[in-house]
Amino acid sequence: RPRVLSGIQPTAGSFHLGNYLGAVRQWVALQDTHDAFYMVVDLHAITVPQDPAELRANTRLAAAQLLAAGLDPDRCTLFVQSHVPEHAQLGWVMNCLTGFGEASRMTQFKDKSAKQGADRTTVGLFTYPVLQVADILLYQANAVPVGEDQRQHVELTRDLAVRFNTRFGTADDPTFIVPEPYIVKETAKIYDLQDPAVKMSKSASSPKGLVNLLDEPKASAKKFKSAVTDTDTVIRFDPEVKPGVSNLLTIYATLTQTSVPELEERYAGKGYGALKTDLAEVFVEWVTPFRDRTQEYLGDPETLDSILAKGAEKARAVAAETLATVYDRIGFVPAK
Ligand code: AQP
Repeated sequence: RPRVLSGIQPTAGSFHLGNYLGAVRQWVALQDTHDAFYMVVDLHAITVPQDPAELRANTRLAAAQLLAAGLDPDRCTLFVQSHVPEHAQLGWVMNCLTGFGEASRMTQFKDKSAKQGADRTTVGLFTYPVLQVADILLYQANAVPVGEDQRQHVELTRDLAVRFNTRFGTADDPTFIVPEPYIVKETAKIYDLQDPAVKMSKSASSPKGLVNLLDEPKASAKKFKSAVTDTDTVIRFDPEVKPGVSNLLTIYATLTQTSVPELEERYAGKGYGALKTDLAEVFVEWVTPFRDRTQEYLGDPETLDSILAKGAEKARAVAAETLATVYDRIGFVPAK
């Protein structure tokens, strides 16, 4: 079976709807067709300051949400990044293969560091995409299910895989598989409900534009009802002209597994109010059991930790093998 690898940050506590529709939903589906590795990326989280107690709690909370969303530890490998030391180890090797200019071109770094200011930006944030390269290559992943915002990092991964293969291997025995991004077009970018020109984001969205899955469902319902649309009244999917309505249609269609044209037909002649009220209801119905399941997993930390420990063991077996090959090929003396 082809292999997939992806990760999610444990930074904000709750996942938001963009994380779920853009990434986690695909992770769940890919368990049936792929050898799937998924992780909570705590090493990435510390590229910005974290309170230790909150980081620990949020890491377990992220794992609980992934299980609640439908990841099944019998059908995928779910683990915490820091439990597998090979990530940091291969990350260093990859840092030494990455050009400074190349890393400087990463748009996510440019955006985030501009917001934080140079004094508060860490070197870790700068090399974050390179650690992500190591995350992916360690598992010899064929595909990386992510949202559109991560495409550039997967491109960097491809470049570095090819660079390492060329420099240190032979053409018929490459060290790394060169991975493809796996981006589902329809949900690749879920937009802020108040500003449909920008992606929904935990750090950049206003509270009213961001739908957190663990928030009180009634509060989220209100956000759908007051979503920004346009001055027209026709419900039509047209991201250029009607970004707000199109975003709502995408969310609605995905959560109910309906097609957008079907929704357009259903809402022909009806106003935006009807669409927003119904979507609010659809969301509440979907999110309520998700929240309950998350609480159940959190209520049994022993089981949760043992799922993560088993996942780390499976992940390490693969990661250690890749790292050993890498160390050998770059000329490190084997440890006796
Ligand atoms: N708005 C979005 N639409 C579609 N996919 C999205 N993702 C994030 N936002 C959207 C995808 O979610 C996965 C996990 O994200 P993450 O938490 O690891 O990374 P992130 O990009 O830091 O999340 P945010 O909310 O975008 O945080 P900020 O704005 O603080 O950087 C990834 O696959 C991502 O593509």
